[in-house]
Amino acid sequence: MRIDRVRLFEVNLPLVHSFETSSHRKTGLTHVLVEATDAEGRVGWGEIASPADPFYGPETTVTAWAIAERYLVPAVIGAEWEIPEQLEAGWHRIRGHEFSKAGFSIAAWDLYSRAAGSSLSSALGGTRTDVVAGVSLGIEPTLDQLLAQVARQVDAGYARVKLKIAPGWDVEPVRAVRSAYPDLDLHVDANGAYADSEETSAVMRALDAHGLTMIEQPYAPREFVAHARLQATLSTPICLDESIVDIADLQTMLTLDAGRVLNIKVSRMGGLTTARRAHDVAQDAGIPVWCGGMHEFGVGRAANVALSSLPNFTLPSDVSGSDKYYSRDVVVPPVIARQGVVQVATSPGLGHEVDVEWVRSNASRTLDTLT
Ligand code: OSB
Ligand code: MG
Repeated sequence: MRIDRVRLFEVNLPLVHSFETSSHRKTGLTHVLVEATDAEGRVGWGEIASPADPFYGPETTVTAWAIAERYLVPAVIGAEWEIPEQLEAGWHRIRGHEFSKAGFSIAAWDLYSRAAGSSLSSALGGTRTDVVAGVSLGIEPTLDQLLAQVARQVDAGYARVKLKIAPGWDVEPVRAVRSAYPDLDLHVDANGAYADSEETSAVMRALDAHGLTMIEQPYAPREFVAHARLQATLSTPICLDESIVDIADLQTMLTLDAGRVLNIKVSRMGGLTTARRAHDVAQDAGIPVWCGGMHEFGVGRAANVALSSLPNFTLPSDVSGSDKYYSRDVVVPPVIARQGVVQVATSPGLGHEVDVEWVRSNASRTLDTLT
């Protein structure tokens, strides 16, 4: 297989409801779609879902585009490969920039599975026909507004809710949601906002009493030791997200017992090949995984659904329907959840077609290796 042409499209979509985390508030997202055409004219799509600002990880839309243009496009064009891993080997010497790499990895996997006539899910080794989705709720101005958001999503059929927390917005919102929904599968995500301190220990002990499925990323990404010390004092599993960008990080987590659940994000781990390996390593270690999201548009969202069909994705994934975030999607049909469950696509590749005309005429920036 050989990719002869790549087009990049920077696309903006407004959010239907603004989303606030411990670091900042967003009202819309800008992602980069990667279109790869092979020598036979087959097309694969990927999505670079980097946030605009370097608050989740170090990348931004601007760095992702620059790395794509200067390093990834040249590494991809003209390379001969049979499986995506071989194409990805061509960019191993580029350190970091996982979100940018992930866009190309998804495009390669889409192309590869389309050429084989199989769905992305089965090409990856997926076994599920549907995937249980959870929703992620941002920090709201008031408890009442948060409870209204929870009610809305529970009414839509979502059986798992994750709440963003930050110092000052943690025990109280959890207590309020827990008392309204005693049996809800509930978890919290701090995006690394807490310092390793006595005050934090008290907050974590209080959270530990609320039957949460997990506490996600309380400390900064590289604080493996602090996470391990905290895990030893809690009965609630710690889940790592930002800490785990490659398989070596996962080995560190396992060796130190720094967490007992893994959030696998295709973007954060540089693509589907590494994400699948992380799934396998976690499975062998007896660690359950789920697929986290970065508010993906339809291309990245469809890849997340396919990944979530692997057997060790035993916890609900952040693969809510596109409509939770966007009033229109870049793919047809959009990814939809019915009663909180998303059907795994069975048609070749991602199983969703990109609305190329719309993408082309609405892109805020375009690169085409043909012109
Ligand atoms: O930590 O999971 C996170 C969005 C942006 C940055 C970080 C995170 C998130 C989400 C999004 O929680 C969840 C989704 O895409 O549905
Ligand atoms: Mg997270």
